Amino acid sequence: MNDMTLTKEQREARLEGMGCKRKRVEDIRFTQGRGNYVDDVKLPGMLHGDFVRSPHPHARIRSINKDAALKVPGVLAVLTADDLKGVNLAWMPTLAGDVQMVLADGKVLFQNQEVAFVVATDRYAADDGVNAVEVDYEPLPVLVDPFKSMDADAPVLREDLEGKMTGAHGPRKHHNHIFEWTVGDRDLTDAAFRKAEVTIKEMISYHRTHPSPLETCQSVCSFDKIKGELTIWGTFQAPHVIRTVVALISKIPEHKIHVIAPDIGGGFGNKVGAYPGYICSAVASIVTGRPVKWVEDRIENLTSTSFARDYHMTTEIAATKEGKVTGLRVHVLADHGAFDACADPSKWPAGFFNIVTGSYDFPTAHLAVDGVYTNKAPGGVAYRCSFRVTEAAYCIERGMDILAQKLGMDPAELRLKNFVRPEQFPYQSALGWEYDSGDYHTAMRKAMETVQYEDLRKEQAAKREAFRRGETREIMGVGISFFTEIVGAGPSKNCDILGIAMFDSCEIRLHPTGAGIARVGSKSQGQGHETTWAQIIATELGIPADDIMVEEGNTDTAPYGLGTYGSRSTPVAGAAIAMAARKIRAKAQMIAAYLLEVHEGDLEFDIDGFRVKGLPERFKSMKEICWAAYNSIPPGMEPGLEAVSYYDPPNMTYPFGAYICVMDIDVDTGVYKVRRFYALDDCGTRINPMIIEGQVHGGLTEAFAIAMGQEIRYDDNGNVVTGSLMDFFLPTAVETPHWETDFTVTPSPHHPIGAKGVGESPNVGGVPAFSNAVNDAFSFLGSTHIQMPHDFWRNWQAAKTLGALG
Ligand code: MCN
Ligand code: CUM
Repeated sequence: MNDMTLTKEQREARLEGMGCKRKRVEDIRFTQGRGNYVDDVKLPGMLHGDFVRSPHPHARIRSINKDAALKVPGVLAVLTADDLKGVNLAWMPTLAGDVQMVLADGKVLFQNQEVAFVVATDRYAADDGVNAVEVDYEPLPVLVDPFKSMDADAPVLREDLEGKMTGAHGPRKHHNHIFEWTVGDRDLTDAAFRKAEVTIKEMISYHRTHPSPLETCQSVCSFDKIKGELTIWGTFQAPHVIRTVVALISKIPEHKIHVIAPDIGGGFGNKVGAYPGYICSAVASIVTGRPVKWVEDRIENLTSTSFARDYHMTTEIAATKEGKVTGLRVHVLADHGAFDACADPSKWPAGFFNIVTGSYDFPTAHLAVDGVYTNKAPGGVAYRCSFRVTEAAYCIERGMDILAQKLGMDPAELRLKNFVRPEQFPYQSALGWEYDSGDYHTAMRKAMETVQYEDLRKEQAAKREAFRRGETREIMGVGISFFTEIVGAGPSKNCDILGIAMFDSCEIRLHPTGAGIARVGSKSQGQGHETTWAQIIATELGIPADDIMVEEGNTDTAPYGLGTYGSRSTPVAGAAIAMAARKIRAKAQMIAAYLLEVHEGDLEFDIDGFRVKGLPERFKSMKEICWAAYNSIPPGMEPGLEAVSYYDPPNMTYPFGAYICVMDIDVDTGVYKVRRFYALDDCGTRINPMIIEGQVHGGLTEAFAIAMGQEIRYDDNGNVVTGSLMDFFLPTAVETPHWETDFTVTPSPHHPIGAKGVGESPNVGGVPAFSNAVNDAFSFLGSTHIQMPHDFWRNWQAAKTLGALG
């Protein structure tokens, strides 16, 4: 029956489907303290584990004495590498094809590395046990500077790799070399540089930082000896992959492993990889026969789990004197720390860094990346990064500004001149990607008009004159960033994790009363999937979003999925949701045709049901069809309304955006003020504009942190000097600038609903906008590039170096 009392608009609004600023349904429990996080899991007889960690960044372990620790009241066990060897778990495979020590085996390779795991009846006893373990270390020479990694006399870090001149990604050039990865046409690029009228060359560093989610990494493992089953609650962005890895390394059959990722308090990439804590809590549970909880503290999280960036990018651009780019050459030195534990798709040792040609039509380009070991924590990639796209965007966006400066050209004009043009899409980039869709000129012009770009430049010119005349000590910078992202890993032809193709999945089941459940292979860490996934279904099936429950994160019930990172959920799982819904709609149409006694082809879908074409009053609502699916189905049809989709995307999606930052800096103190930050994002079809805005606000805040001060820094002796929130800059509402958001919509042509990802865009585009603003402010004093992070002290240093302090 058609509810004739409602208008079309009212029927649509009632669904709260795509495009609706639907309020986040998960926030009902989050804002009332009713979330269920790993630390909320409390099982009878549960034990607690804690790590003994190395104070030394590089040392041989002469001995470990557990005796005193075992006497501490409450301590039940102390695990070391020797114990783990018994179960073949002293080392674990990394996602990057390397191996990593679970507990220090013979030596330690970074400060705070896990050395022993103490298991006790409570957290305090475990901590007392940790303090009682005696480890005898023999310090070794420390390698901190990645540029010295491949010196002839550099200390040997990875003794386990001795004599191995081939790694997971080809030949190794040195004992501290991990891989060399090259893409593009070297000869053509060299030729472009020989012919170039103008070239620039700059070493652009993107410093090491850390995602530092509110909730640290943690797990609870419970092994049931009788059933031979292992249940793991953990902060996992990719629970199914964890289950498979555990099955492969523990030999417990995969169906007897239950991985549950409950509510997660932020992931940002930090919770993609596998950490020693997971393995140790599982082994400890098997050994003790009791559940074991492991919860990191803040310092452990910052100093030992996946760092981000640490890319040192020597960047060269060739151009004509009119400012048309003719070639790009980039060499990256990638500092991976002690183990290559980067979370990239298997075949991509430097992720998708080859998106480094950015939004510009480079006829040719060449890229080489060298990965090296140092005495620092392992990881890499994590932190709103889309697999090294953040580094790539920073590299090219800084590079374009440096080129504009050399040409004496406006940086916005230089960009407009070199953008890939709308008619060039799908666009084949010089480094091998096919950009699906884009309209860069429209986005850039909209951004420039909104901020009144011309006026800003006039104001800046006047301020510079005033500065020169000594009338002000304030300088002004306008930072532009125009980024192209690549998200939605990925097509099975080139993306896998440990051999598993990077598809994603959805299973929808509709109940007789017209409500239903959708189970999805992705896993929200705060992105709002419970809200947005239901919106896709609402639009596709005409069922109110409120009547759809979304469930993720339990490997027993969710279909196999590759998880949430690299802004892949909307491009991949989002597509699977739409496809599963369409399968259901096709069956619903057959049922409706049967009920209305017409041919299927005579029906059209109309918001919340099917209508006979040309006969508006002959209508069956989806609610009626759901009921019918369980009692009056056409002869020969199976009852029920459910469908599953495993979606293998044909291509990545390429979101883009134009960001402009206006900043004022006092040269005498280095203190900056973000006067204005405008962010225009194009993520194709928008599912929930309010969630998108929230994603952009969060990502920009992280970008602001990274560009303006946040850093994991090591001193020359390999000590982490920013290992707590006293030193690691985490902006609060006090420091965070006001964000202005905007959008254009250029749908993805290959995605069922035209959507592209957005979660990582603001970080990818935000960092170069901030850094370009600082660099733009100082450029008239003669600098070409100032390294991040641009904290007050470094700004003051820059002013001093440039002779601006009088
Ligand atoms: N969205 C939308 N319309 C679009 C695109 C996205 O409404 N066209 C919505 C999606 O429905 C989803 C959210 O925006 O609710 C993010 O979608 P997407 O860009 O697909 O990203 P993912 O869901 O895959 O999330 C991953 C991404 C990554 S990789 C990091 S890192 C990050 C980020 O999300 N970590 C986060 N945002 C985060 N936000 C929170 N609160 N917490 C984290 O840990
Ligand atoms: Cu690289 S941070 Mo996110 O992909 O989870």
